[in-house]
Parts: sequence; structure tokens; C-alpha cells
Amino acid sequence: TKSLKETLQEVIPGKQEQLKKLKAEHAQTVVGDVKVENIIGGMRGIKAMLWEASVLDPNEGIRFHGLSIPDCQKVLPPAPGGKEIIAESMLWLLLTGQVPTEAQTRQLSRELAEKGDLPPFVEKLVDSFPATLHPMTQLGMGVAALNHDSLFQAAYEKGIKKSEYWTYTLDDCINLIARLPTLAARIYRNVYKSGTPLPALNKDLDLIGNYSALLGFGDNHNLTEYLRLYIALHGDHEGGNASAHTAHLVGSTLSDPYLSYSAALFALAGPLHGLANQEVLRWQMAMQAELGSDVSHEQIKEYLWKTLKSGQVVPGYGHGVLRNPDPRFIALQEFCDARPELQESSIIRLVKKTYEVAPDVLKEHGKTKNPYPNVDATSGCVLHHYGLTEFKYYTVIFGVSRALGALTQLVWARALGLPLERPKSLSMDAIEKLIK
Ligand code: FCX
Repeated sequence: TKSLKETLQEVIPGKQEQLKKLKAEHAQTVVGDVKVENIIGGMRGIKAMLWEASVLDPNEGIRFHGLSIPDCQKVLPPAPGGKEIIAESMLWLLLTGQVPTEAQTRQLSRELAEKGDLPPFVEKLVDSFPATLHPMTQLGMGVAALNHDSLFQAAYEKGIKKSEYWTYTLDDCINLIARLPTLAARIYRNVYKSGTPLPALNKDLDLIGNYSALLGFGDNHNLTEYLRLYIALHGDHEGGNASAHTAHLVGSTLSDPYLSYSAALFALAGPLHGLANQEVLRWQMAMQAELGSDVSHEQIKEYLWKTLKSGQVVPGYGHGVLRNPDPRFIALQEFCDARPELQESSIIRLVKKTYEVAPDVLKEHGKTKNPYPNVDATSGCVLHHYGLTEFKYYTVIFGVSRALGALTQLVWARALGLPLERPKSLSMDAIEKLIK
């Protein structure tokens, strides 16, 4: 079976040709205009970035190399004995644009399990952190420290040709993806289950099968399957979201994948981005604490208005690009609908009831361009039901997942020879001079 690197070796030249042609024929072609509102509004909607693995349509949501989430659920190989899509088959699709065979998926799982151990100094570093240091801060610091073994950085120092950058980048990315679950699980154990030893990686398990076992949930098939789906779904969401964009920008300076992804994790740690899935649970638990677990739609409405009137956002709703319910949210809801025991969970029922009233409240409030739920609206409540109740850890799981897309992009940015990223900034006086 052809390896991931051999498959990429075949795919890359065609894409390099496509870029060369685009540059030769259309470098000066205009694709959109820039208004003052873009300069002062976070560059929303500006077409200014190349990103191969996924494209986000505001109404129908994400497509990975043209495949929708239901398409992926039909064609991407699951884990042995599982049904849900797994990190390896999603990573193969993102990197190559092709659906891997089952044999290729198993071969990648084994390679990742073989490369999953942490260097002892990183174990000591992470073990030295106080349990009060946020798990996302611990994850970002651990990932940065792994740059100690960066093959790209070592090769670059020796002097390599630009045409070789992508292969060393790929090696670093595979090593990092292999180590992320081990690092993330060690942080979980240190903070929440201090002292319980981590089991060894099982060479016959997929990446997230091992991650679930390291977290202590290996015998919970439903949670393991949920983590597989959750992590595959959160892997890539176009290039402009804050964590992916950060990885792209930092990588464009030729900082290695470990430094680039560490930066991305600190973007993901923001409440308006990945930390929202922690914030959703915190918000739902606060509502449950105040109103009890059998809350009426009316009571939820009042609680939503109280949140808005206090100047806070409703976590899990709205989106920078989406203008319809997030298909990732729908896929996670379908996972719940298929499992009767999840209907019993008071927190899952609460999330569902909130979804039944929140869009109308947000429409009435009249500010958000998208009153519908995003992926964070439901992602945490299933973890909570299955016993992973520590919601300050949830964004770490998002951090294990987003590597699939952000690191794929670093390989492609190097393979396509994309340059240092440097948009033009203006002062308000300069803008006023410009528009006079
Ligand atoms: N609750 C209350 N107000 C909201 C809102 C929400 N869920 N979403 C947007 N708004 C407000 C904005 O705060 C803004 O108000 P302002 O003019 O006073 O600043 C106004 O509506 C217009 O914002 P809009 O253009 O619709 O949204 P943005 O592109 O600026 O921001 C995010 C998009 C996602 C940041 C915004 O919807 C939000 O804060 N949502 C809550 C946090 C969240 O769920 N983030 C997760 C997003 C994503 F899924 C992820 O990264 O995981």
C-alpha cells in the first residue's frame, strides 16, 4: 500500500502546476474589493488567503476537498469495530485530497502509535506545571517544547532547497500529531487524576482509540466513538479561522510546525474561538444551577436575555462566516439522537431546549449576523454525560483535533512555496488621506 508521503509525492506536482498557471495567467486579476469596514472589522470576508484542504460555504458549511460531512461519513474508513470517521482517514483526505483505503488507514494508525511517546524532558516540564495552570496553556507550552526534535529546523540549519521543505515539514507534522494525544492525556491526568499512571500506547489502536484509553475511557465504546467523530469534525474549517490562520502566518516565517501550532493553540484558547466549547458548558451549568434541571423554554428565554443584557455573548451561537446551523453541530446532534441513553442526560436535554429558543432570541436581539448554533453549542455536553465532566479541558480536545487541518496546511504552504505573509496596515489618518 502506498504510504502517505508517496501519495503526496504524486499529488504535489499537479497542484504546483495549477498554482504556476494561476500566477502566470491571473496574478493581476481582481477578485474583490476592500472597504474601510474590512480594515476596521477584522478583515471579515476578504478573499486574501490560499488554503487547499477545505472551503466553507456560509449556508451549507464546510466541504473537505469537496466532500461534505455526510459524504465523509460514507467513504472515510472508521476504526476497527467502529462506525465514526477517525483522525487518520480525515488527515489522509485533508493532506492528499484522496480517500484512503482501509489498509492505508491502518498503516497510518500504526505509524502514529509507534511515534506517540514524549521525550522525557517534556514529560518533566508538563509534570512541573501547577494544576491551576489552564490546560490549554499547558498544551501550548508542551507543543512548543517539542520543537526540540524538529527535523525541519535541523535540516534548515544545515541548508536545504525550498523544494525539500515540505517533506521535513510533513515528518514534523506526523510526529506532532502522533504525540498530541499523549501530551494532552498527560495534562488531563496531572490536572484531574493526579498520580494515576498513563497506560502504554496500544500499537493496534487508532490515534483517538489510544487517546481515549490514555484519558481513562478506553472501555467506554460510545465515548471513544464520540471522540473519534468530534476530533475528525473539528480538524479543518477553512484557513481564516484564528487558529488555522495563526499557524499559517507563523509557518510562513519558516518557524517549524511545533512553534507554528503552539501559536495556533493560543489563538484557539480564546473565548470567541475554541474556548467557546468550555464556555457553553459553563453557561449551561450556571443556568442549571440557577433554574434547576427541568427548565421551561420560557425560563431559558429569560436566562438568554439576562446574558445578553449583561453585555455577554451567548456561547455556542453565531459565527464569523456561517449563516445557517453548522453541519458539524448537526452531525454531533445526530450522534446523540441515535443513542437513547443520551436523551436521558439533563445537560443534553438542556442544550437541545436552548437550541429551540436561542435563535429567535438572537434574531430579536438583532446584532449577530448568524443566530444559529455553531459546533461548540453541543460538543461538550456529550463528553460531560459520558463522565468527562472537566469542561476546562474541553478546548484541549479541540486542540488535538485542529492539528489535522492546521498542520496539513503547513505541508501545502511549503510545497506550494507560499511566501512570508505580510498584509498592509494603515493608520486612521492614512485611511482618511486615502479616501479624501
Ligand atoms: N451572542 C451575543 N452576541 C453575539 C453573538 C452571540 N452568540 N454572536 C455575535 N454577536 C454580536 C457580536 O458580539 C457583535 O456585537 P458588537 O457589534 O457589539 O461587537 C455583533 O453581534 C455582530 O457580530 P457578528 O458579525 O455576527 O459576529 P462576528 O463575526 O463578529 O463574531 C463570533 C463571530 C463567533 C466571535 C460571535 O458569533 C460570538 O462571539 N459567538 C459566541 C462565541 C462562540 O460561540 N464562538 C465559537 C465560534 C466558532 F464556532 C469556533 O471558533 O469554535
